[in-house]
Amino acid sequence: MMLTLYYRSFACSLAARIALLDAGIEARYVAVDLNTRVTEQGDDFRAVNLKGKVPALICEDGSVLTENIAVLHYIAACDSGGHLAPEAGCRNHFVQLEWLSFIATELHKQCLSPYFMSGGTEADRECARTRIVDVLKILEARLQGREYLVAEHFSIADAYLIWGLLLARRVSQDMHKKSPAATGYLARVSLRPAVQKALMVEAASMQSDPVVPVSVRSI
Ligand SMILES: N[C@@H](CCC(=O)N[C@@H](CS)C(=O)NCC(=O)O)C(=O)O
Repeated sequence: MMLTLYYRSFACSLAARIALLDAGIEARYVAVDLNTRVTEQGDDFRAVNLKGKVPALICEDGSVLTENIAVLHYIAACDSGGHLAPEAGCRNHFVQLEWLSFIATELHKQCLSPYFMSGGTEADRECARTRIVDVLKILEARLQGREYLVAEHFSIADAYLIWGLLLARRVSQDMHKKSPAATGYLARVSLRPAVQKALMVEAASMQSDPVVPVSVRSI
């Protein structure tokens, strides 16, 4: 059965799209309006994912998988080339989990979610601006002298971080000055064909969306 990714343009589901494209895995993509939780097909998204959040992935056996870290690992496991994640059990496997957890819990949920959430206040955004300073310092230290976040090649951790840094630029206006290694990394990995394609497709999908204006409504 072909994989199906439920996504919202430029939401964190972008990481899964990048990973799918990078691995050359064919998939169906279904847009979700995160305000109404209705899919582009007019279905109730909560019937697919009770949490009402993207990403949600329909797997090869028809079951549903949610949560970025799990979805990204599943995609890596489907990748016949096997380049998207280090082998389970080796040192870099744990390092990858370490960074995926950091992106999910510190960058995504502590900084990006409060900054972009619909109905968020200026105080929420200010708090996110303060918190992101330390998060970016840690990423900056890691990325100095490194081509990729975990191993010597592109991985699912990079797919998630690309999305995180794209949005972080909007939270931290001076990221390019204070985080040159992270900024250089983002510019470099964004040139990857899978990333270019993912960005192009999601930008097009956003423009054709009658409901959501060109901004990220709910991250
Ligand atoms: N814990 C989830 C969080 C996913 C998440 O927050 N997704 C956002 C988009 S970036 C979302 O669907 N937000 C809608 C909402 O919170 O109502 C994961 O790691 O996958």
